[in-house]
Amino acid sequence: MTDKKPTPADWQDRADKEVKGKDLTWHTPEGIAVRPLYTAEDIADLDPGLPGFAPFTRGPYASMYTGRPWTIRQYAGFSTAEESNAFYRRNLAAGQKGLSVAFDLATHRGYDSDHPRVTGDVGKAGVAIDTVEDMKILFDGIPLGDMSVSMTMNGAVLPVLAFYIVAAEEQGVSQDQLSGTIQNDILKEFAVRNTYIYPPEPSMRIVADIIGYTSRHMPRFNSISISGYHMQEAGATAVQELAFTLADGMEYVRAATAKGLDVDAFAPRLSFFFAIGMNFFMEVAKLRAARLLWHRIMEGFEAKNPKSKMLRTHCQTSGVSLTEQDPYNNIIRTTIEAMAAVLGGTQSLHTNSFDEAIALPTDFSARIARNTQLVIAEETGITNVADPLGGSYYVEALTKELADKAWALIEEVEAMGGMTSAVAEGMPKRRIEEASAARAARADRGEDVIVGVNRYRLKDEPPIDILEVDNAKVRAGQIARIEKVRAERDETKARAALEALKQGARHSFVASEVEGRSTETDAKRPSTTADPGSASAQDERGFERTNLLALAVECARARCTLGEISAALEDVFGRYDTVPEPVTGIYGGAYAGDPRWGQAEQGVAAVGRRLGRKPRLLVAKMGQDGHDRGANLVASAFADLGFEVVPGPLFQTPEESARMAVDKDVDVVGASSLAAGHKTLVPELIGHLKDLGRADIKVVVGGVIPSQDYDMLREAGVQAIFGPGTNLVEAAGEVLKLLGHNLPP
Ligand code: 2CP
Repeated sequence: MTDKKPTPADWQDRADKEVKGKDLTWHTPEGIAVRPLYTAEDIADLDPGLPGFAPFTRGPYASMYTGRPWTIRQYAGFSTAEESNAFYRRNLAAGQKGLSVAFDLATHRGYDSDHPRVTGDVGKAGVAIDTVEDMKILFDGIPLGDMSVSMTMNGAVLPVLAFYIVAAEEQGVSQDQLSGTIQNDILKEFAVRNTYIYPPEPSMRIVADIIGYTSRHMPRFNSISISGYHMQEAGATAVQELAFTLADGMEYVRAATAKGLDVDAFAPRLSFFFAIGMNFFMEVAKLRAARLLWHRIMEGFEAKNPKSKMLRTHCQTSGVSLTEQDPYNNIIRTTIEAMAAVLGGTQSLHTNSFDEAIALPTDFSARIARNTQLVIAEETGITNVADPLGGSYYVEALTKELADKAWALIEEVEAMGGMTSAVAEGMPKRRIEEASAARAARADRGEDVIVGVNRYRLKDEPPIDILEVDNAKVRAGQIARIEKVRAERDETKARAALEALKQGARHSFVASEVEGRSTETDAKRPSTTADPGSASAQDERGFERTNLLALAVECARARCTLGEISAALEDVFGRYDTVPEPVTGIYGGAYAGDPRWGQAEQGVAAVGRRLGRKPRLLVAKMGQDGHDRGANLVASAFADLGFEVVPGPLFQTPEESARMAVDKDVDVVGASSLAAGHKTLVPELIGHLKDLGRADIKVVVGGVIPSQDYDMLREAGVQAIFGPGTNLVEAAGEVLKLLGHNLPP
């Protein structure tokens, strides 16, 4: 006689006995209750289909990596175009397959390298590009007709893409041969990443104009990379990342169709970008759910071409999961995350270097990061089966649950009128900040384990070699090159191109092409061979005179600089500014009842009694660094402890921050720096405080600060430095000490 086949209930019985009735359910930050076992019962009603077929849950291509592995595409760029070009060439020779350009923050925000607001930013967190001449050097010796190039650019997307088109043209490669991707995803900039330039409405017009231009002239080019990456980096849960990203995608589809474009004319070239963090199966399920939902969404837009409904994505391993402490652990983390991206079915992947929590990668760390992908692709056998996790009880059930939760959030956004309205109301930003504060509190309380940080911490941490960029030297070189370009160009032609761009910008969003079609009869530069009087020729001329990318290409040909093109648009559109509004209650709420929190609160109150008011902290963001997750967290936690927090606007100069500190009569300025500008900006801030007669205001610095820079900053007058992974309650203790109050040990 055979034993009765055990059932899930039998399993539960036995497991309960083993763990003495302990509840083994894992409640994830997404609000998903992950049970300790999944069985055939969990997927009885689910059919994930086949790779390459609708709804593409199992992958966009039938053969997936058995036919062609994902693209190894490392995001890189620093210093000058010459240095970045040499770095690209070394990496391509060593097995990298596609390029992905990182621009510096001055370029992102539409400033030339000679602009006084960007002295600390030039060449630091990416490569400085001011003119088409820089772009030509960046790709020197790299045949643009054969290489797929991704460019992460959103704010200054028009000049950058125009420079790229013209650089290729002058290499002898026509734009219809170009393959690659432009990020061009402005909505998430307003929600989390902050490298916007213009207000939301004209920014959306720019996105739609680029989609219109590329669908007409650049059939192999992906017009947008709709990005959830920065949301996860800012603290979003997987559900938020998924829902807000897909909701952004819906808004772009609407913006493009509102311009009269047929959905199938552009949707096959929409692409996506997700972060891959440490929650391994959640990330696998997230990519599968994304494809499932995008298919559903595009059916709703009545797309006919299957490619319009097929989500293709780039992934990057998570930057915030990297730690400054015990940094070689980051190699392990990145490997695990890369595996999740691959098992989730990504098309293209960037693996972070282990030193990226504190600096840009060196050749050594970049080699390990690249080889992580080469080893997975070429040594493990993982590429020999399409969607190898398909059918897993857990993965299929999690895919469904994530998709359902994300769909509910998408519906919430839609009920607000779509993502543009939701962003205008600050909803995604607020939700993500709440999730971020909760996540930070979990890490600080040790509930989320981070090996080497809140557990198994080393006593001594020898510094690792890091890449340093001589910012002053790069800036001087760039300024010389801008001056040369200006001296050698035909000034009248350059001015005329900028004027035409302004004229084009003045056309209102929806009316532009329709107007162009019906009224244009005397366009100066028809680029069509059709009968000049025909409807299609008039349409073409109208397009050339109103499409902002077409006009920016003319500016690039005339050697206008990135700053000039951006300023011309700013004259018409204005520049967008926001004041951060940090969330309150979340971080403190997570600490309710914790004795250390109580002691810190009492310390703040004691200092307050002595001062006769709450102690005041200015959280300053200087330079063009828009990364505000750290600044928001500090603001949130310190406000919850009882500080009066003054959240400084983004993008201040050191002088503006110093003036604000004095005007608000703060006790402490906390400068948050995540983009390597601190060595220039913080000493300037301290200098301005002295000039204003307030050398007594304490300055502390937090963020991505390599330990190699600590001495220099202390000599400049910085009183405390908080690197990545700092516990915020401990940081508050140090600030209180500066204000004359010691917490109990
Ligand atoms: C692919 N192909 C195949 C197969 N797989 N053909 C047959 N069998 C297969 N199994 C074909 C495709 O159809 C395509 O041809 C070509 O091979 C390339 O494949 P792909 O899947 O399109 O890959 P890709 O060219 O690498 O493009 C991937 C993406 C693209 C995701 C669509 O948008 C991309 O590369 N994005 C990268 C974005 C990026 O680098 N972002 C950096 C963010 P056809 O094209 O002819 O169809 S920087 C992050 C930082 C943090 C920041 O933002 O600040």
